[in-house]
Amino acid sequence: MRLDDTIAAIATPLQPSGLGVIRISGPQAVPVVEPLFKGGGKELQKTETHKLIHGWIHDDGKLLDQVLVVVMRAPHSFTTEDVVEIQCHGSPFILRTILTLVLRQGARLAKAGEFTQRAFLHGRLDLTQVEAVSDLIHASSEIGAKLAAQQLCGKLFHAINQVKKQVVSIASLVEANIEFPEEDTEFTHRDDCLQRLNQASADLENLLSHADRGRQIRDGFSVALIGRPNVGKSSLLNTLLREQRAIVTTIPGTTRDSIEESVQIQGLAFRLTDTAGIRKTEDLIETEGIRRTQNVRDNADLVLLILDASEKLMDEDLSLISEIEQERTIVVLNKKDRMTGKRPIWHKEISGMDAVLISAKTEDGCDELESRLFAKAALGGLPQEDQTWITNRRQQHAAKQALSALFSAREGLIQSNGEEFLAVDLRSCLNALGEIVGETTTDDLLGQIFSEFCIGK
Ligand SMILES: Nc1nc2c(ncn2[C@@H]2O[C@H](COP(=O)(O)OP(=O)(O)OP(=O)(O)O)[C@@H](O)[C@H]2O)c(=O)[nH]1
Ligand SMILES: [Mg+2]
Repeated sequence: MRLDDTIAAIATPLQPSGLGVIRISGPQAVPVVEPLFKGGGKELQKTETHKLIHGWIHDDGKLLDQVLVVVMRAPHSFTTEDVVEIQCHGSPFILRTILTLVLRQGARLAKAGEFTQRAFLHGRLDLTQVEAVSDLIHASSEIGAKLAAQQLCGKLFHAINQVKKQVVSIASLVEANIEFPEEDTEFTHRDDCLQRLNQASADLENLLSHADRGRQIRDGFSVALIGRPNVGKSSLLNTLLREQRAIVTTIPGTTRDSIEESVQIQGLAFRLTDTAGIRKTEDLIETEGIRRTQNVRDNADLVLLILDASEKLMDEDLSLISEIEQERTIVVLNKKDRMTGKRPIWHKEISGMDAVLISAKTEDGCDELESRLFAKAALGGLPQEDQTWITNRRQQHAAKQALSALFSAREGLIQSNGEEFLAVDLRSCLNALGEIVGETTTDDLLGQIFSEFCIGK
């Protein structure tokens, strides 16, 4: 990985838009842009850092676009290198042309995530912050974005460092005892070490305790909309999305394949999946659709079981009701607008269950359904200001390894195994902790993390 050349990329989407940004980073960032830019009354080299300068980009004397340019001199930039950003009009043609001119001046096209990779390699960000940048770019809800922003501030990095300090302090006591064994054979710091080991394990367990929830909040809670044909699953999907996404007809069996769409409800992201209605059928395509429905239902965080409140229950409904897992299911009684009484006559069949009466057609009761969905998702707790959560699988895996090394060290200490064994466990714990923040992460893994970034970030 070279760090001494100058990289450039378009940092905004290639779609006609108000503004577009081209980003250049490296020792030649300013000289590369200098010949292309006229404005500000003086050379770019001589302009102040972090100040927007108005001017024009020109190509061989021909004016191309009116722009704002900012120079951010090292080390006070995202990459800690000299950075120039050109804000032009967001036309894909203009963006590509300016990038071509910049590359012609000697910059190299940046790879995916290369700006962030430079920030990491120059020590500006640790790996948890790198991953937070990616989470923020992909954040689809207020609470998910908040979790990512906390991580970008370095909260997780700080928490891991605290555990590391604790482990280092134990390791130094142990290593000292190996180098300068005490007269009597007993390891005098045993109780002290045990106490510190317990503290470090408790801190790590605390960080890990919300990992699954953190992931749900980041990626969105998966919600399966299931029911027999024609009860209004697709209509409900459209109502919750506030767009006509799925085909709705009076013909039972309209939806053949699952459709997933995301929606934000009260600050949380939900991934709603409309499914093929469950019934007995000889139709090959529908049978496959129903198999997929069952799969979606079994793997979902939450299930909306939809029943038609204006009709009698059918065998398919009863069979779905009998399979309900109450803690993750909300029963939705749809078509309230077509009902005659206050409740469906069969209401007792679902008594004691979390149920809500709605009309996907008139939207009556849909606010209440959204509140119930939010409440069910929030049941396991939401991130609080003073909490730090591990949110991704890579961090979770490494933290579990660190924890198991701590358990092994503790066991060894209790069994009075030799200090050498203890030292090995502590080193492997430190190695796993280092992996979380990117100190001991392999190049392959780093390459993989950065390759998942977008170009220009
Ligand atoms: N009156 C009334 N009709 C509704 C309501 N919700 C859905 N419908 C109607 O019920 C019919 C079936 O709706 P869909 O949303 O296609 O039902 P589905 O459960 O997706 O059906 P499949 O895809 O066949 O499994 C359509 O004619 C809808 O207009 C409602 O709240 N009130
Ligand atoms: Mg449907």
